[in-house]
Amino acid sequence: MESDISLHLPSGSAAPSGSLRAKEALGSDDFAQAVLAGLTRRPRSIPCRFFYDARGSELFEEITKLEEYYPTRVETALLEAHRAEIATLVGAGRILVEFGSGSSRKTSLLLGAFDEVPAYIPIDIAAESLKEAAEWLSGQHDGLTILPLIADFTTTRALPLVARSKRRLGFFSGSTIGNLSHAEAKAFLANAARLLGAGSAFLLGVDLKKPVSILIAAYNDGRGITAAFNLNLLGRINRELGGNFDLARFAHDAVYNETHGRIELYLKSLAEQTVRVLGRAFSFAAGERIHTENSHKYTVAEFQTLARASGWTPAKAWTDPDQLFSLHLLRL
Ligand code: AVI
Repeated sequence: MESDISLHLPSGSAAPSGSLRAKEALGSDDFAQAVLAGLTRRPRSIPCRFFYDARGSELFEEITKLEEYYPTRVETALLEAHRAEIATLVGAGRILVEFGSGSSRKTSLLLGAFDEVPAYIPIDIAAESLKEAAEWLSGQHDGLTILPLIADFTTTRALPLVARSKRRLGFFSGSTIGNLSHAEAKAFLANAARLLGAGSAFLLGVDLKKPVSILIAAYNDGRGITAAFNLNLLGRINRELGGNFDLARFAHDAVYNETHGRIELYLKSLAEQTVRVLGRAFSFAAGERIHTENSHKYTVAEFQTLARASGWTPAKAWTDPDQLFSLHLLRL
């Protein structure tokens, strides 16, 4: 049987192609505003969601294969080891709703553990990666109904009508929840509870607190891929916003903030310099930094407390023997 893939937009949207163009236009405007505001404020900061242009997504893919970057490898191993138990706990006949679409291999593992999945709904703002992931998965799972939803998964209000007839399992992998502040993570979990509805389950991958040396190595790898990923943000500003950043005059910096329990990424100016973006001048002192990402780490108990505060009941958590990463099953 052919797999069924049809693209869904949130209700109220125009036809797909027109809406996509509108979204792209909106997207670059959003980027311009965030960069101008971020370079003006002190301390300077640009949201990490802007890392993922085509080059940034390629570099992130490379990061996930690095020896030092354990999250992808360990999370995949946890899914392999426990997916049968997860499927038993969750039960058959659930619609799978994935927040973000960048984890096809892990999704495929999970799908393979269930006897029957009436539909798979990946939610992502990036139409192109949504389409690629859906195509790859349809090749792996014959007959699977895939209903990609182009939307911001932190604020999505409604699922396609067809998804409302069955109970749902949410999936949010890769510890992407760690890139949100605690307040944002709580709001995301509460929104996911509303979206998935009563009787649903939610499986999340969450990076654990651990010795700082392991964390620093994961975000400052020996081959410099994470540095290139971070610096690509300046490259993107040059390409899309007429910037003239000299990437050789900025350095990648990764530090662990004990107080907030998070890795912080920065781009540090190596000299006193003035850079132009969209016709505006921004002066940097030597050593001045632009904050580009937070990646929060949680103990199992800390994450379960956050989940409870957002209306979820923790059902079970799995960790690897080295205590690097956790998988959480929540219920509503
Ligand atoms: C996507 N996210 C979970 C990654 C992380 O580990 O916070 C992004 C990343 N940044 C640098 N390396 C990986």
